Amino acid sequence: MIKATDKIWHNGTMIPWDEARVHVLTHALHYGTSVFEGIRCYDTPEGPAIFRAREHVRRFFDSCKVYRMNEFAFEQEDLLDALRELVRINNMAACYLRPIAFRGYGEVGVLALKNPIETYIACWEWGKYLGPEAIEKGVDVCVSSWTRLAPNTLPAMAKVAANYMNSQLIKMEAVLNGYSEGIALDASGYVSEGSGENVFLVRDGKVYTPPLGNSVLPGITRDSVIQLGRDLGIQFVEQVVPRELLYIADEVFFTGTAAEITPIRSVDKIPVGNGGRGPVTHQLQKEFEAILTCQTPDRYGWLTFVNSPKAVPA
Ligand code: PPE
Repeated sequence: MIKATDKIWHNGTMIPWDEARVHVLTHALHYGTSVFEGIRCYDTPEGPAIFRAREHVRRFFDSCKVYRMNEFAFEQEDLLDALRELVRINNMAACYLRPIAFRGYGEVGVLALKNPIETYIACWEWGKYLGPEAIEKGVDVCVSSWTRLAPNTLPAMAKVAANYMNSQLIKMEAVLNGYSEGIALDASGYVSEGSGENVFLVRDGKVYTPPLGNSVLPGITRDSVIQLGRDLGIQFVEQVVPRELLYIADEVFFTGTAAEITPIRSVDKIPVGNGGRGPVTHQLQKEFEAILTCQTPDRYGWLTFVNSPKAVPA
């Protein structure tokens, strides 16, 4: 059960947690008309810092644009300020932030271009997504019998509620069969992504991940790992990944805001490499962690410090 915080941001004002309610005829409840983000704020030695706030807010606006939902009263800068203010007002150190915009109450029926767009941001404490041991030991996953969104059905680059019905099918099947997570293939049978994570494979020291054309969310953790890894001299290739590469890879791992960098130790009960966390995965985890704990200079301006006046890097 989620632990309530004090305030939720709604259309520009802070309201009490318990008052963030919607009508049962809210368009989004019936038709999935909602766009959202998931962002982590880390408790760094220099105070709470939101990870890649700018990129998350940009993707939020991009998702809205795809669904013609971008007639906001807000600019991206306003949401960046709201994220910081929310962490401050709730006295949070580390937390997960969830901006959401949806078509609200008004017309009923599929087309509801005149319904108001309601924007909220909530935050709460969220621990390890795939269990406390996952980051070190890795998780057991399956290839899902469900296919990821075909590109001409639901656009995977938009982070919208409707896409997560497909994610739920993938996740429920995996968990009910005793796995932690499922990896879905795309409509052509190539590796796509997890229900809520991007996927990477390592073979002979080279790191592979499916390109955006394979129905994947343009993950911000995915992008961060590629940049940090390239700086370490690791070779990254975005290329179409056949399913069987999952079975013969030396290492496989997930990336995501919630999952961070989570090693995968088996796929369909076939051990990945030696069946534990591999060296490349570990190296990337350490580099990622170093940024989040301010041990390594924040050379890309990825941290938005909640309490400092010039908090949002350009
Ligand atoms: N693919 C999907 C389908 C996805 O939902 C996520 C994030 C990613 C890839 C990774 O993207 P990024 O967070 O930008 O690195 N999934 C979010 C939702 C988790 C949830 O259960 O809700 C998340 O990690 O916050």
